[in-house]
Amino acid sequence: SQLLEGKNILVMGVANDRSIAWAIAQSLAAQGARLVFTYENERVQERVNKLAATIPGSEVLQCNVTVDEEIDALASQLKERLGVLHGLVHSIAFAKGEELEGMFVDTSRAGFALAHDISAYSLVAVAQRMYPLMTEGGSIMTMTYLGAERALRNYNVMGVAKAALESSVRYLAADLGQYNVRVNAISAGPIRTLAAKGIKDFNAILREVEQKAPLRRTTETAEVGDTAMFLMSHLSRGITGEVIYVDGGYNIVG
Ligand code: 0WD
Repeated sequence: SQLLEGKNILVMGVANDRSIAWAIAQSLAAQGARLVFTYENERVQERVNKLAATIPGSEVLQCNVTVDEEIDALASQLKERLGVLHGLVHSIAFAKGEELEGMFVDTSRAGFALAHDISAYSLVAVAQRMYPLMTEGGSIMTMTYLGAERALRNYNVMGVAKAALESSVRYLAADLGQYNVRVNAISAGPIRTLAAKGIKDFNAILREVEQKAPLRRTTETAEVGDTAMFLMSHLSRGITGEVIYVDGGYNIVG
């Protein structure tokens, strides 16, 4: 039998077929989950529609996470269509390119605010509207990176936003545990995606992981997908408020 049979899971953050959220969707679909995808705007709509069409029974809805009204509308559409939600995958982040190179000390007020709004607050904004739909208990997860804990070159304001995101995971977990809703993060090793294109010297980061990580290779999106599947499933029922590393062990050596 399948681990996610009968579970309705919202997947936010598919931009293309290299997106981590897309690999997560594959792992969830393979275990029988019913998926709803969201896309940010018309720019990615067609691509997400095409991808979703390859997963039978899945649906696609629009939601820019910087707009409260769009998250409200998403929640009411989900309530109408599914009734109950069991899982939420948040795989969204953004910072302006100019903030992801040079010195962190040069971060602008607007750049700091934008990175935190999209990359950290959006988890809170979405969780606060989705947990009421998780009437049979639920699992919420987000994506983070080692730059939350260490001052990594070029990651800059995104590292500060990821620290806020990881802390938000703990506070959300503390709040929502009483409703049997769990909240966790996966800290993935570097993976070449659209978002990674914004980070300067990404090749050098990948090479360093290949040399130093205990598993001596870079992280694959499917590895993140399978851990996300575990977090969405009954198998992880005792885990909440955690950051789980899927990075070939890099964080223990570095
Ligand atoms: O090495 C990596 N790629 C790692 C990524 C290592 C560790 C963590 N992560 C994190 C990222 O920080 C992010 O939180 O994983 C998450 C997913 O990132 P990804 O899969 O690497 O990147 P991508 O495929 O670009 O998906 C992120 C998407 C956006 O894509 P673009 O590139 O079009 O900005 O987040 C979405 C969007 O689809 N997004 C939004 N969605 C709704 N509303 C918004 C928004 N305002 N802004 C961005």
